[in-house]
Amino acid sequence: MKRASFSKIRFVVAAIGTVPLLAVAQTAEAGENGKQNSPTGTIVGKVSFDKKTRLKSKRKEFVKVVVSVEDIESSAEDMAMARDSRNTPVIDQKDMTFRPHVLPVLLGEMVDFPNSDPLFHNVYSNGETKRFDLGMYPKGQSKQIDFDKPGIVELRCKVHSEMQAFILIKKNPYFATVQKDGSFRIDNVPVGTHTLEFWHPKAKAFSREVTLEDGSTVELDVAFSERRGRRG
Ligand SMILES: [Cu+2]
Repeated sequence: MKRASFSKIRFVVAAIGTVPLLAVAQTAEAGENGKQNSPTGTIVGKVSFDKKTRLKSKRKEFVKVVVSVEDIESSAEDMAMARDSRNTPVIDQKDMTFRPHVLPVLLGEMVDFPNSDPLFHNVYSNGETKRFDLGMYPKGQSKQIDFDKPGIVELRCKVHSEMQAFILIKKNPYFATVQKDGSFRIDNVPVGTHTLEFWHPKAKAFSREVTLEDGSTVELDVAFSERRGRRG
């Protein structure tokens, strides 16, 4: 974690007379940023939906899937660094929907809720993870909420009962939203054996165990096999 200092580079002067100068540059144990030197691996893969889920393996559903490492709780310092490296996450209210429908965020992160529709929306959540009510505000305005407890928040609109979205609050930065083609990638995951969770609002969540070695890439091909129950 410490920065490399010049003290690590030793100049060894040997012999007298002809003065052969030997510069022995030791390889620093830690680089510019300690993070880059802690052993990590990459997780890549593809998801799909089995028939029983009644969901199609298409972009519309893929982008609602969140893949996350669930067994790591990052330090406050690492979380602050991760938050600093990201733009403020946004859930837009546009065309009578929340966009995106599913948004993973870091614990402690602020989320921006702009209204882009020419009418009033009223975002709220009644769940245990975060209870709030943003009230009504018109097009062009925005409000922010910080998510200070890990878990899942279901968003609703008091004006339009069909509007719904989910915010997943994570204790580490090792998560990804699945891409339009069903693929995902999580970089810089600390080595070790981890529990990887797959989440979609309408399919039953499941997990897989992955073991990462330094510099390794683990590849997974997984499928949601059941529809989600009323609760869970
Ligand atoms: Cu609304």
